[in-house]
Amino acid sequence: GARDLGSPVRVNQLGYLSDGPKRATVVTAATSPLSWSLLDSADQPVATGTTTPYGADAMSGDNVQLVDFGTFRGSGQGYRLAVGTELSEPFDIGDNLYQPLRRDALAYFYNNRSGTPIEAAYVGDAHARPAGHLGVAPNRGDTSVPCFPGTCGYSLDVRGGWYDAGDHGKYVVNGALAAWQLLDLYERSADNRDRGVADGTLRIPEAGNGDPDVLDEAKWEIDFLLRMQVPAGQPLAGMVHHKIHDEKWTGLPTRPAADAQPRYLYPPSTAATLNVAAVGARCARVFARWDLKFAAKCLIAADKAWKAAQQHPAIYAPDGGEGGGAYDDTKVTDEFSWAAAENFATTGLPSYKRAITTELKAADGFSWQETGGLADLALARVPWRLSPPDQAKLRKRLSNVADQYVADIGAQGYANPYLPADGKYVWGSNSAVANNSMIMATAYDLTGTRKYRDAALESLDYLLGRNAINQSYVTGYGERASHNQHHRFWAHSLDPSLPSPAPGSMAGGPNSGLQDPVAQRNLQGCSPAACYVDDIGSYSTNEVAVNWNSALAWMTAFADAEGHT
Ligand code: 9MR
Repeated sequence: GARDLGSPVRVNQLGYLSDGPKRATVVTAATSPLSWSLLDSADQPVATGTTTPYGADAMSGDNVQLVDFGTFRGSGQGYRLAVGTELSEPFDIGDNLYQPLRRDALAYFYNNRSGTPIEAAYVGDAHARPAGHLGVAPNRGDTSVPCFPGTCGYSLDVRGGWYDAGDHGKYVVNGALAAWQLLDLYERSADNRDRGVADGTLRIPEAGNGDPDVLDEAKWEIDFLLRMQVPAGQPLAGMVHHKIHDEKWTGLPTRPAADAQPRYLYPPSTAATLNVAAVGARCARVFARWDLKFAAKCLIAADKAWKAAQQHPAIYAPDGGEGGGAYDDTKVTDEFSWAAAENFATTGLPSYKRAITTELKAADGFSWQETGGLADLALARVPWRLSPPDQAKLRKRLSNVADQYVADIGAQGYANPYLPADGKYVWGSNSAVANNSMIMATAYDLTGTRKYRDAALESLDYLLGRNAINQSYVTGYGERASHNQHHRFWAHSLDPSLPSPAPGSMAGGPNSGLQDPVAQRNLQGCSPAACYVDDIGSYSTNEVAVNWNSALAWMTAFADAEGHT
């Protein structure tokens, strides 16, 4: 039957910052302006106005009109927007809106740690579980993982890190991107004197150790990434194994501690190696403020990785295979450039500067596969490394890309800085939304251009409900929030004794490829922005992943900080 999309009045179901943009989208056949009113929790109108007709939204086909209640200065809980007889979902207006989500978006990482018990003291009884992949039966564990048969003659202790997503694989390229985004979140926050990254802000075992919790969380992953490096004495010493995962896919549900599959190290790749060169360099700079020994360890690993990649510049991870994601990539000029930029940003050495060959492009944004734009984001964190003319060029490049995303928001009925030229939404489209928002936020930091800040904030509306299917993609935030994401442990919809996803977990989002059987059964003929189903079986639209939640964590930290300025 037809999908129940609820109210045609689409809002950010979490709410709006007092000092932020406040717009909503109404799906309607009407082509002339309609009256709207903002109702408080007692159903009293506190603001009124008329809508602005928009026309057809590009990626959904919906005929829409826009509501702008940005001049309303009040704050509180349980507001609704009324257009005619239609009422939106309830939402809040205030300064502290993003504080809980900012914390929960980062709690995602502790919940998905491998090789350690997830303790009730930090996550509550429902989400607690024993350690997975430490070699306790029936697990084979990650403490002594052999290479895939015939690919090398050793085994490595690659315990720890985060599980990738709904599966129990651990993959270097997107794991490194996620760790990088947490390091950048920390650095951005520290540069802006944001107390939200202090020690004691997260519920993790390391809280109280004196170091910022978000860095403790990033270190949990970086420790794993460094363990994936090929040891000295081996032919490919310094290179980094692409991934480690099960021989065959396990079914749903599977508790991490119950995964009995053999696990293998897959061959090193130039891409994985350069990811460690990039993140190792960033780690060295950021941890120099907190843990000199670890900072030095990161820099040594980065240096070894950079040199190994020069010697082996074209070892590509293949597509296909069994039991894990491919994370295939046959173009690594972008990874070379990003690694060079991170190493230049940290060391200032001109040889690294000369190896930067890429810049941000609006059409690419960035992703685990396309890292060229990250070179500019690396430089944006340390503009003082550049000469004044080069700084001006960097500001110009970021402004041009941010201008394009602002235009993309204006070109759509639902504010969205993601507008793919081919008219198709990719697997993990929500991460493209959040990453493009991060680029606009960084352009704001670098240039002070207010419209970039507002556009970055408004993009969160899309992720939290102001979209073609009235869907908040973040568990626990909004009346119509995703809660059946594809996950082997958070599998409540299959086994009531297991928990639902933890609050703050973001679904991958609409994917016009319909790349799983559940999507194929439910979504035939969907418009790109509507190709999503909140079903645990739909891994191509409804999985979670570390590199998607890191984007959410970055943006919600930004929004929280902006709420207090
Ligand atoms: O995020 C990945 C996306 O870019 C790819 O198109 C897709 C298919 O290769 O894989 C996604 O990553 C998944 C990985 O392969 C396996 N673990 C879950 C990841 C998120 O769905």
